[in-house]
Amino acid sequence: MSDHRFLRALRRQPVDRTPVWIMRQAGRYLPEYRATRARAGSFVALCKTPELACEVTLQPLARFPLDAAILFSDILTIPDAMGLGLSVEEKVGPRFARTVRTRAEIAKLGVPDPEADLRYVMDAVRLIRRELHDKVPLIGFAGSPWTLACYMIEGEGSSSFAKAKALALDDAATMHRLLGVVARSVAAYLAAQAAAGAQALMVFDTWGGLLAPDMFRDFSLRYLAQIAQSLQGDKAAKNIPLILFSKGANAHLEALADTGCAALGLDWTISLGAARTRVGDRVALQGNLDPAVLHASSDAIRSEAKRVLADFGPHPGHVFNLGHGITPDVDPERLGLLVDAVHALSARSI
Ligand code: 1CP
Repeated sequence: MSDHRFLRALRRQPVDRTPVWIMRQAGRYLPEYRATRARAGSFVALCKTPELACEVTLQPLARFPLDAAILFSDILTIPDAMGLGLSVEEKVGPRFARTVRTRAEIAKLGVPDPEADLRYVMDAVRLIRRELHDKVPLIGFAGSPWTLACYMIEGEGSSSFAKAKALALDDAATMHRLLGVVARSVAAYLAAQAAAGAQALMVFDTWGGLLAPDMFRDFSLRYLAQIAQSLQGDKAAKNIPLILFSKGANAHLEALADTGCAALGLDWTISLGAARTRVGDRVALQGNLDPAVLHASSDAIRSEAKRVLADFGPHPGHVFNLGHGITPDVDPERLGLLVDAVHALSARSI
């Protein structure tokens, strides 16, 4: 299993063809996902029922020859376990019943015990590993402290997360208290996923790119580095590759590579070649096709896949992915075409 091309690529070892998986590969663009979610009754119930979370995790793998599975869950399970009360409504998105904005509210937050408070996630990881029969590796994941804090403060999605930024600027000490407890929670949660069987781990810093450079270093990067270090000291997680995806944070690639992670996820606003020139072979790179390409013609999908592969070049250490999640309006056949194109265009002898 440790020889699967996805894990080899994360270790920057030669592979027979470039491994590919897709962010949000289990999701609303698949009719079978929508059917299972309807059976579950809600998105949150789907996440909290290990058998159903396992079922939707495996759905895209039954359709396409993907090289990795990703746990079906959400980044917002941690704040939910901290008592914020998560719901996800169709077309509205995630929302918390309670927000945390004051020093007193933040002081009350504790680190959830993954095997008690997030038991349903660990059970899902164990079940998925069993059902995968080592066909492909399983990725576990969490949100970054900054990205989770954005939702905890705002209470829902936002295009600017201005309330989170205002707290960071007005009362940095309180913001650091919040980020500290969330970072310890994320590290414990990822370590528990590794112990339960996750074979790679990914941190989604989706809103890191909203921050000005100094704020990115203080309020996002610093906590990503803490998590990477904490995992390196953990028995179950120390040999599990960690992928950091700080969307829109291309100004900070060198610093992100210095955290000790195995790989960086990249959005589509930088070429893989340019990124590789900057980080060298310290880390593998994952990405970075613009998700919008899946709305274009078959020829465009093939030629853009070829361009992404050529941008990275003939080196070890590339995992093909989109630069962000697949959108709900994509025709699943287009994704099949992309996965086949990546495999065909990257086949090589090793
Ligand atoms: O109606 C539905 O079915 C809910 C849609 C949905 C789905 C399919 C949500 C609500 N979450 C998910 C699954 C999910 N979320 C996965 C599954 C594994 C996969 O196949 O990739 C993962 C990895 C996530 C992670 C996640 N959730 C992120 C980080 C990744 C990213 O896309 O940037 C973020 C920001 C969230 C919050 C969230 N949860 C759901 C939505 C619609 C959102 C985004 C809300 C916003 O725009 O602020």
